[in-house]
Amino acid sequence: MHIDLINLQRKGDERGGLIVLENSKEIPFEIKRVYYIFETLPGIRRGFHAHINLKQLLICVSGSCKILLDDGSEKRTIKLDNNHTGLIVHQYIWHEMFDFSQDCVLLALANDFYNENDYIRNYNEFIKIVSQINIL
Ligand code: T46
Repeated sequence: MHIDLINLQRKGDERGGLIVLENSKEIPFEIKRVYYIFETLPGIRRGFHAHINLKQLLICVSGSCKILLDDGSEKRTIKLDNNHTGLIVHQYIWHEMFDFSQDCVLLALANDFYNENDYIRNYNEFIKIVSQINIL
């Protein structure tokens, strides 16, 4: 599985850090929605779904967490532990987020509005769908 990591350029100076995220420049898609996940309790695992159309960029702007990516045939775990690396989560990738540090703030930039119908939340259904896609 190809892992799409984006190295974001730090534009800060002696006063401190600054990182810019612009539509279709640093981010390879149009941003329609931004949300962030924070104060996740110890031992909690979130996600457990894949998206049908949604593409997202995840950046750990504070602290660290791990992301499990699963394309139905391979699983990879990526640790996000800095504010200048973005991980693209493509469509039809099952993902789970875990090992959140207490100070973790996980920022998500998404190419569409929230739509519960875009979620595949059942793992068996996910496997069925991706194996059908791979056959076609
Ligand atoms: C994803 C991972 C990385 C909304 O009402 N609007 C929103 O834009 C979002 C993202 C969530 N919600 C509601 C739906 C649930 O009632 O907030 C609640 C928590 O969402 P969820 O259980 O889906 O959260 P995670 O952390 O499991 O997943 C989230 C995103 O939903 C998902 O798209 O890829 O983060």
